[in-house]
Amino acid sequence: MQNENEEQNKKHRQLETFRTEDKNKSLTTNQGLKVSEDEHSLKAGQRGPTLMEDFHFREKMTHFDHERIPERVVHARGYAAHGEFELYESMSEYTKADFLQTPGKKTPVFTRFSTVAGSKGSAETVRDVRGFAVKFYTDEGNYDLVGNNIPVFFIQDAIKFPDLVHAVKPEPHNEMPQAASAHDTFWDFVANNQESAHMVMWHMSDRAIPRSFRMMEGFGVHTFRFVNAKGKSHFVKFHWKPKLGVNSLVWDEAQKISGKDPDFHRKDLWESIENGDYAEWELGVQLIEESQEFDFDFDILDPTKLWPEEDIPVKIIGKMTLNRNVDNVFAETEQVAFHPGHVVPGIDFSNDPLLQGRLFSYTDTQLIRLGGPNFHELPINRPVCPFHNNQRDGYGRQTINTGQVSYHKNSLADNTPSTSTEEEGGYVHYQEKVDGRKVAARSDSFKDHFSQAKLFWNSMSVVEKKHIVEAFSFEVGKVKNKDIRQQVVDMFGHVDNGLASAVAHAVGVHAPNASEESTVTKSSPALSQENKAKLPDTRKVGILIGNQFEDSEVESIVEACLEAGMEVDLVSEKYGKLTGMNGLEAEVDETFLTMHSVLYDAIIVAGGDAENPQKFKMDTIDFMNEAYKHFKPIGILSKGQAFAGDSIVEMTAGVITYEQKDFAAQFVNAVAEHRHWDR
Ligand code: HDE
Repeated sequence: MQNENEEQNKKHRQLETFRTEDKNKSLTTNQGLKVSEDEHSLKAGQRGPTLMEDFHFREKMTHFDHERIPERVVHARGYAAHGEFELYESMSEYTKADFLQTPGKKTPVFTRFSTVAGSKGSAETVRDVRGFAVKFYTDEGNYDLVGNNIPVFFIQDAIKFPDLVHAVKPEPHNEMPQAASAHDTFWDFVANNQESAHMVMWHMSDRAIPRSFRMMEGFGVHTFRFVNAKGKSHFVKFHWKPKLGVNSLVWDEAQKISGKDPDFHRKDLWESIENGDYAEWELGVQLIEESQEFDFDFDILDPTKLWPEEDIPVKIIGKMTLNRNVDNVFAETEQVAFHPGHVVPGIDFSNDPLLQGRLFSYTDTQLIRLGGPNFHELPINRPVCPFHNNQRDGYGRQTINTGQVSYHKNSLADNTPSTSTEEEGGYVHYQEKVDGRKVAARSDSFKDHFSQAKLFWNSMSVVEKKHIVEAFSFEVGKVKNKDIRQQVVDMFGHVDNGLASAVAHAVGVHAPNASEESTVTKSSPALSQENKAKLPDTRKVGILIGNQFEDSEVESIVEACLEAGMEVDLVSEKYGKLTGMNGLEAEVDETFLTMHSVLYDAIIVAGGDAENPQKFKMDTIDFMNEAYKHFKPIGILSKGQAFAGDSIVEMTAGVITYEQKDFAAQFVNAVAEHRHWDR
């Protein structure tokens, strides 16, 4: 047990019984037999053939041969952590869900973040939607909120999901491109399935290249239902709001990080938890009375629509803290099985046709991925409350159900396990009245694809709009087929003519017809990242430093950064100890070889003596130019000026030199600002 918190965490206590420490133990076979030789297989003579009889060799090799399971068909590349959810205020007015009743109640959670398109080994900073899946281990059973970092989706009906995924994944004939959507089939799909317009706007925005999992919002996407103890229902949408604000990378930086550190996001999460900087998100809900279902200019069942926060406020109801890394990525992160259909009393579904289809897909996919129907018995998937039923057998069954009876109803076991009434906690589906003809069709109220895409565009800052134009120009620019490029431009002409014309110009096709542009003028300030919290906490600063550095300057800026909750690396020519002018000793954390400007949020040029001054200067200028190009703060200490060279003359916004008043405070503020677009 690491701390008191963990002792109180029911899931942690449960997992503890499955954890095994192999260190300082004897090596045995899986049958418990002590092994005397693990390097040489049993042979007929030292140079002879290996014998079948060598059961240890056979067992070891067979197990190895079967170590892999199918990766997730989507969201294969993911990373997860344990934590807890604490409720701020009772939601009993809206839902009877037990974990949402008592303020202060803590519920264990396991949260997995992911990219969607890339395979398990792909880079993490690609342009993509991020999965944001939370498993709450409640006292009434597991509740999974399986969301994304974007509040809407590409399609309106689950039946189109295989088509979408086939189009966005690498093309089948050459398996390119990996983890990216910059290719013909994706944009062909978009242009021919125009319900994707709103989501594609988000996908082309900075939201699709987050700085950190810890700095992205999460959304349940669909409309769900809350049902209270009196049976009254509200429609609800879920939001996760990160305490650290919503921050993104810039595209050039994201691409370079993919090469310099393909594990950038998982490392960020892992290290922050190891450092005790626990990531936090507040849970918010938007609520709509049942009677208001038809009061909006969009259909609340349509998953390509969001509920503007200015019209339907987000009520903050609790906080999730991720505070424990996994012990074993395969056992936990890989084997965790999420399912939007894992609900608890008080939480129910809407008729959103995308959600309805998901309710089928998630169990189905676990059956192939986890090899049978007993995946709920895997330690990470077990509820923390008791579970009993008449389901039996199947591959890998672990529970030993005792007794004669495995059917319902029965008299031999007094008709147990027995069902529970609603009052006793039994899940009763909300009795929504449904009446209609069987039709394979979509409601007319789902047919407006462009109004909210325009709302999103209208809500962006000048810089965010510029990034969207650049993202379209890059992604559509990679499309070989000119007809598709034209179709995409024509489609987004329905959103905004300025956007589509700028893209047309960049990708060499005709501008669209201006008269087709959406007439929506409304905006939603909540959609812009510029309007979110700005904090320096946990930002990573690289200090470029040599021997004979200016002790007091370095000491005071390091102190100020640490005080502000930032992390600091001393980066130099090589590892080892450095000594300042006045004898201060400092250990180098990283070198110009092991790190790169793109892996820091900000840099400080401290300067000093170098073994190879010419190379030191070139590396410094390289770090500075990259940081400048990516709009990051740069601090220059007095001895750093010589290394920064002429380049600083040109640099203005977000570049702070030591002689400036309140250097340290200015630098910290500049880091909190995240990026300095005014360059
Ligand atoms: Fe998923 N999705 N999805 N999805 N999804 C899966 O389940 C599916 C959708 C989401 O970290 C799969 O266990 C269908 C929307 C996340 O383990 C699969 C449809 C949203 C994760 C599946 C959708 C999501 C998945 C693949 C359209 C946001 C990763 C492996 C009807 C609200 C969970 C697996 C994790 C994973 C199906 C659309 C989120 C195949 C059919 C919309 C975060 O079952």
